[in-house]
Amino acid sequence: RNPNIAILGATGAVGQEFIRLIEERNFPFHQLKLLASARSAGKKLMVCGKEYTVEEARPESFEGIDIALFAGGSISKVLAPEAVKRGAVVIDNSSSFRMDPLVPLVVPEINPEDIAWHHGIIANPNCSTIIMLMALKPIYDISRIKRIIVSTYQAVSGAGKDGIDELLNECEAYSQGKEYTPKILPSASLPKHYPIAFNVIPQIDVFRENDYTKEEMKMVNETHKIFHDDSIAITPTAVRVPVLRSHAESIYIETEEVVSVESVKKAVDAFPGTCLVDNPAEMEYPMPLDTSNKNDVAVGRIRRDLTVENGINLWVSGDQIRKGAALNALQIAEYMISNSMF
Ligand code: 2RA
Repeated sequence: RNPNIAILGATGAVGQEFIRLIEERNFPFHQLKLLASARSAGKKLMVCGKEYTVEEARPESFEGIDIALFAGGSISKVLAPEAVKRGAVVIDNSSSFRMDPLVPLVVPEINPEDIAWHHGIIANPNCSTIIMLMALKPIYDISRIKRIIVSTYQAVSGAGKDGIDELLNECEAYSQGKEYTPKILPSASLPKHYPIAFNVIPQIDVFRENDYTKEEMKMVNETHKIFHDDSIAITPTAVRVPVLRSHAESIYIETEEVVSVESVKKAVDAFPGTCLVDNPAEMEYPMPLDTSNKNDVAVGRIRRDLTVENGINLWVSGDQIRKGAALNALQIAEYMISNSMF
């Protein structure tokens, strides 16, 4: 039989994307429960032509649920163990369990075999990690990657609906010659905020003791876990840019063996979930406006480093709400369904 599914955080950006993808992919389910905080309870949402009422998420909500898709946030920490206690497998988009050694951290195109050893919770990686690794896995399969230097160009929707509103409100105020006081970026919880319109902010999330941000350290630690390779040297800079949707990343890698640019292009093109957009003669390269609402991570500007023989540069863009969050989680669920794992 098809699984009973719950979506926790059904009214937020990732929850809404879950619903769009369930419809788009004809995701097989028996019963569906839409869960959210008390504030959103009672809202009506259409899924596959049927109306559902959003219920307040409580521990008992997960009785009879086979697969629970958690959109993210701190509520995961409380409700994931409750859902597991009631027999559900939780696919969690928050950062709460990602580095837990008992929790697999999975990108289905990269390490689907890790799904098998779950103990009830499977973690979905951070969006900028997923987008980077989708581009790097086809190269890693040709030659181990020794070193990564990455700078991200992250869309405001990564900071939720408030991030989108902040950019739009600032643009509107600017066009009317009015003042607007930023409240959200780099992070609503911080005491200081900066405008994102006509600006870039080299801070995503809070700083850690080593002066890297939490977002940057996620890219380091999660890459090691997903690739099962702690020896990759990674140095990220995560930056917020005034783009509404879809993250981009400039990535420099050093491979163990010298790899030809042609073989990188071929491997990227052949890899499921990535597409090659790389034609300088025609000014074709990945851009957030083109990758928004698309499933594939686009890879281009592939070129050899000017001085390092085993160095390659790439430019990558991917929809962080799709492949960076909801789609990746749904693909984990699809893998479990097709392998009779629930
Ligand atoms: C961001 N990585 O873009 C976050 C979202 N998970 O802020």
